[in-house]
Order: sequence, then structure tokens, then C-alpha cells
Amino acid sequence: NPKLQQAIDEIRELKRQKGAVVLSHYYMPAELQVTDADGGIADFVGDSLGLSVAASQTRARAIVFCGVKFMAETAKVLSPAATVLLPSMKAGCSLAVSISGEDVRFLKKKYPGVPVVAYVNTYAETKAEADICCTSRNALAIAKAMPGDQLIFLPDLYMGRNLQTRIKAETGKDLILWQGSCEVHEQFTPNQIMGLQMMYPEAELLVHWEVPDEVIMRTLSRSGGILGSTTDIIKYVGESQAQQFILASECDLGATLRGLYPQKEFVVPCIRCPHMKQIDVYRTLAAMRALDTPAETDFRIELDEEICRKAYLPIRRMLDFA
Ligand code: CIZ
Repeated sequence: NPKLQQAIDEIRELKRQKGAVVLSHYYMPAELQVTDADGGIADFVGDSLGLSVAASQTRARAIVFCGVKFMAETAKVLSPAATVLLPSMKAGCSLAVSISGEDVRFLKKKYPGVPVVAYVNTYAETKAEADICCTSRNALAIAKAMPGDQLIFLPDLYMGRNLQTRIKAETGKDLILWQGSCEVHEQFTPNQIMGLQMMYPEAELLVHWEVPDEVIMRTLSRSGGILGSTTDIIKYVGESQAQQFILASECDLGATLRGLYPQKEFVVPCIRCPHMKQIDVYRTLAAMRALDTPAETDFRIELDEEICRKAYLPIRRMLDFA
């Protein structure tokens, strides 16, 4: 597609001229996940936290985040001096929007002294009220390590229930949960996955933490596989002897897996995140063109300094924990 190639070439040129880095999340369409070294636009491809940390280490003056808004906010918190652009301000998240800073203050009043663990899929104002953040990669370890016999985990109800199942027996800890859910992962059902397991009996199951606990309890033990984060899933496939996998996560993680492991087969009931799909090459080009012009405000992440400073602490604690 010559038009697409032209847009990619222009982004590559503008990146160099303007000293910007482009981050691309694993849920982005395949063409946005091609790295700069391979002729694409992404300086880094990864999960939200890995991307924000990688960008902060480059000390780039500008960051264009091909992902959703809470991710771009995390990049801003970790690189407050950089200009952070999101190619579409419509790229939200059902989890992040389910809870506000005020909601967390309410929970802290209701359960005084109980530590608050906030999943990174939250806005900065929510993180600012938490004791520590976690990603789906380190949530289990962090939840287990927190002091006391109670823990407020927010905002993903299903992920919280999945964590609770795993830590209750070991630590006796009780999780106080919020009612948020990911509008992609909540759509997976036991019948759908069991149907695929019957069709592909050799396949291993790759299932994300945000998928309803009922699905995981009824399917994972039937075929083996992993309950994990995007990064855990990618690593697991690389290490597994299996040739065939069923993926219960965002559809474009399937594109990532096919690109990394072309010799393996992936059965993907394709559920796409409508927010992630707000971002494409053309909108990324528009953001890149706007950088350093008055139009930049249409794409720029603005965070109150105080919120930025407060949100940094729980993220820092998580990074130190790791
Ligand atoms: O934090 C991320 O990047 C998301 C949305 C999921 C994950 O498992 O990495």
C-alpha cells in the first residue's frame, strides 16, 4: 500500500528531525508493531509499563505513545520533562475510567490502614492515591508481599478474583475489590473456550489475568497453558514445546505472536479493543506533524504537577519491588 508506506516514511523522517521516540503496545495493529530497525516506526514494542520505562531511559524530548491514554499518562509520569503525545484522545480504557482518585479516597476512609494496590490500567489521579502499583506481570508477587491480611486491589474485579484464588490458600489474605472490568477480556466465556479446546485438543491455552475467573477455572486445567500478562504469554510461547495455542486476550496480541513465532499456530477468537483501534499510522503521523506546533495541544498529555509527583511514588515502589 503506497499511501501507508509514504506515511511510515514520513513518520520515520519526522522522528529523527524532532528527536521523538515512538512506543507501540502489543495490542496495536501489526503495521504499528514493526520496529524502526525493520523499517517500521516503533522504537519500542511492549507492554505499557515496559514501554514507559524504556522511553524514560532514552531521555527523548518527545514521546509518541501508540496505546491508550492511561499508558501515555504513565509515560508522562516517568518522563515529566518530555512532551508526550497520544495520537487519539479517544483512546480510553474501560478499566481506567471505572475508578477515580475520589473513589480511592472513599475506599481508604472505609478501610483505614488497608494497603491499596492499583493496577497500572488506571489514570494518574487514581495511581496518585495508591500505595503501590502493579502490572499483570507482577500483580501476584506484589499482592502476596503486601503486609497485613487485607488488601484493596483495584480496579479489575476479575483479575482481583483470579489473584484472590491464588493467594488466599497461601497467605490467608483477603482482597477488597472494585467493580471494573476490561471490555475485551470480560467477553470470553467458558463455552467459547471449551468449544475451541474440543476442536483443537492439542492446543495450549494462553489466557490473560483480566479474563473472568469462571473461564479460567473451567478451562485452563483442561489443556495446560498459562494465565499471565501479555509479556508472560509471549515468553511462555517461546519456551513451550507445543505447536498450537488458543489465545484468550486482545486480538492483535495474536498478530504479535504470529510475527514472533511464525512456525507455531494460534487460534484467536478475535475480540478487538475499540480504544486501541483508535490509533493507526495516519493518526500517528498527524500527531508527529503537530509536535512543536500549536496543533500539538490536540494530542498532548497534560498532567497536574502534584498528581504527577504523587503518581510517581507507587510506580517507583513497584519498580523497586521488581
Ligand atoms: O499493561 C499492559 O500493557 C496491558 C494492558 C496488559 C498486559 O498484560 O501487559
